[in-house]
Amino acid sequence: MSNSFSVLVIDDEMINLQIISDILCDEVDIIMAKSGEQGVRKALEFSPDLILLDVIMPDMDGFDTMKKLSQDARTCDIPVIFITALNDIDNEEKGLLLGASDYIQKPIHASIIKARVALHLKLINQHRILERLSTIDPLTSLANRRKYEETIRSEWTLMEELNQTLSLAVIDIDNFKQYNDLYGHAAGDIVLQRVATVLANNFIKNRDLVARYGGEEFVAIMPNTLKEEALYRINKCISEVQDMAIACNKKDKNIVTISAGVASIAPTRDDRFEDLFAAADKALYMAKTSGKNQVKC
Ligand code: GH3
Ligand code: MG
Ligand code: MG
Ligand code: MG
Repeated sequence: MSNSFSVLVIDDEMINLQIISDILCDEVDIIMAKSGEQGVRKALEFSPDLILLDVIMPDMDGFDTMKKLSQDARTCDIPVIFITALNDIDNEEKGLLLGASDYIQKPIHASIIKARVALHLKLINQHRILERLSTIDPLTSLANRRKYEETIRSEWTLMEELNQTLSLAVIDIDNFKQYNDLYGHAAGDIVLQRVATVLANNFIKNRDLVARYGGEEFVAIMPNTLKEEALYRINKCISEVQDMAIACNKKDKNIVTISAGVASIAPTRDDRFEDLFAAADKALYMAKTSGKNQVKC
């Protein structure tokens, strides 16, 4: 596979699959499925960017396939275009009301398929750019606070369902005002980027999320992680930042360090995720008042 977009084509007739594939294969990677059931399976397996869906098929028709795709969180956001021989208004309306992005009538015209698919891929691309802009911190390339808020909510719900422990760390650069005052804001920005890299490299386990919460403060969400493991990982970050030995004060030979607070919980219906953050923040305060360059829980 080599193109930047993949399109899943679902049609019970091999000839249609072949024609559509021939039309689009220069622009996108094609995945083919010859029934609704197979289409749903391949949508889950390959997470295509777009689905072209026939309506008239034996067993599960295109409308039922669309319903199946909409019901699964893993496939519900994939745009679907119907390509069908059903050319009456009622069915077109039905398809669009089911959430399809477009409805193209057969017989297949290569130029129309090409143009419509190109339009939808352009929209998908724009959507992704907006998504990135709204969730990524431009200085550090970490997730931003908005993404953190979104993720803590979804992980909280999931951890409650799975009865697993969620650990949260709040991390803050020590004496950073002093660093900025001494070396300037631009140099401070580079320190923020270097600390962010250390954090990004240490929170890569399955659904971990590390975000810049604001200023020189970061948060790490660690789903399905016990407190001991969270502390181990944060201590590793603290050591790695210390090992970079970024001079912070020429006279005293001080270096840049970080402090952190960790809190963990297996959430139940009576708990609130805001309290988990408050507990981690309180632990951070303890780390600061106990001499910094350490983690408390
Ligand atoms: P503490 O050890 O208690 O955390 O002290 P501190 O000096 O790190 O904390 P304080 O809250 O007094 O100062 C935080 C500093 O972080 C002040 C601000 O100039 C700096 N800062 C916040 N955001 C940025 C940024 O985006 N770039 C740079 N260079 N500095 C920033
Ligand atoms: Mg058919
Ligand atoms: Mg600080
Ligand atoms: Mg701070």
